Amino acid sequence: PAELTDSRIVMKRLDSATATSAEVAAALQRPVQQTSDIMKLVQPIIDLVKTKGDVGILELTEKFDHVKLASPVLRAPFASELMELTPEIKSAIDISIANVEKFHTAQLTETLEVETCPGVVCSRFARPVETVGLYVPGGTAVLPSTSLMLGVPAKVAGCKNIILASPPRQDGTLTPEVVYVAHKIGAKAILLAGGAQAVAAMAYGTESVPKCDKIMGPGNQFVTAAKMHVQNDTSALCSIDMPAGPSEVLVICDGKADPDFVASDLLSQAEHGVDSQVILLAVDMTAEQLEAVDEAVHRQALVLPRVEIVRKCIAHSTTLLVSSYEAAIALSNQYAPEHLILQIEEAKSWVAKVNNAGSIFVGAYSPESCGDYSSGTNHTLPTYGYAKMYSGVNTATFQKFITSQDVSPAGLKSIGHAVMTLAAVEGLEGHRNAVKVRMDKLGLL
Ligand code: HSO
Ligand code: ZN
Repeated sequence: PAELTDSRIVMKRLDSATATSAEVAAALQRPVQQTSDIMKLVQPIIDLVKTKGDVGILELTEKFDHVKLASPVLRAPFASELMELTPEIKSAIDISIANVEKFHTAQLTETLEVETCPGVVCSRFARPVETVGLYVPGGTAVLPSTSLMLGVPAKVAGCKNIILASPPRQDGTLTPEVVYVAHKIGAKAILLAGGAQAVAAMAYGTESVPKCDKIMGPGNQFVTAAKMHVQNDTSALCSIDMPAGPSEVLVICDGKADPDFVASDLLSQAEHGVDSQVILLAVDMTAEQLEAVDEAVHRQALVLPRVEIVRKCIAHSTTLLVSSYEAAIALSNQYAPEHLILQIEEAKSWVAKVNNAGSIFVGAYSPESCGDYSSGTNHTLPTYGYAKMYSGVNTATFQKFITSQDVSPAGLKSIGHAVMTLAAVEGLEGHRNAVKVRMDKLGLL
């Protein structure tokens, strides 16, 4: 029937064998982010928080979140009535925290010590970033899972002060799941604010918000713009995890994949937001097999509560037919997806060929949802092609590495001449002298 066809929730389809390279490129193109316009809106917000501190945050929370708070901060220990949960939800959070903790603890590294030449010992060791600000978005879906994906590695790394920020609900409270996670990770305080004002408060500090050394976490364009701003402001002396854009998935499937599984992965991404990017690379699939995926997408989408978001997202998403696994992986590496799902035969054997991706989901039984919540990997991942040069959040995100060297007289004998020669090449006589005086006294000259 016509009505059904009109309202069909279906991805665009493109055959790489017949499409022009410009058409393929357009299908893989992410929407342009208008950062300068957003920056104009964000600057006065940052300025207000800088000049008015807590009062400024409260004003902005009233304006944007429509709630009048007495204080912008909840301090630990958090009241138990703020984190009342059903046993089922509590245990789901506990399982997820345990797995994320296990995987991120395994990422802790031993001190590295290398004797580069006789008497010259170089080492490298990790130290936690002392005060970290973790942004947990509110918005169309509240994501308590983000609080644990940021909080657990911060705890594992040994950060001394963990501050969580999240916009309050209309009644001034936070979802109890976020408070429970804050409690479990040992957060010192929760900032009840969102948007650029939360980022500014953590970057510069206020009467009640400690100034943070690093701010992590996803957010909307305002949050991202504010993070970019404070990272570039030397007076803030604050770094960030990575640039953020809309969430995305690239699924590679073949004719053997279960259409229901493929569709479910596309839709779980599509429901995140209308700007989500969803791409399916179909390897050597027949028209019937492609139709089966389209049918499953439509059928499953219709029963999702967020169907209207899904509909808009799927409308700008593409299925691209490719002729080989090699071609699919090459396109995926070029796109550098935040999430890469491999629903292909011998999926595991293709992982070695993946160069650019935030996180990979291998085989039919590894939906992205597992990594979003409970498997142990982190779900804060590089989007917008930044997987080409950024890693997702991991334990090292909350650490910095210090190097050290211990040079003995024998060591000075090993490298002293080289140092003096290079110092002379650079015309830095003081540098040369720092070695010369020592070698002189050691009788090495
Ligand atoms: N897929 C999102 C994370 C998330 N999903 C949170 C559900 N809740 C970005 O990786
Ligand atoms: Zn998700």
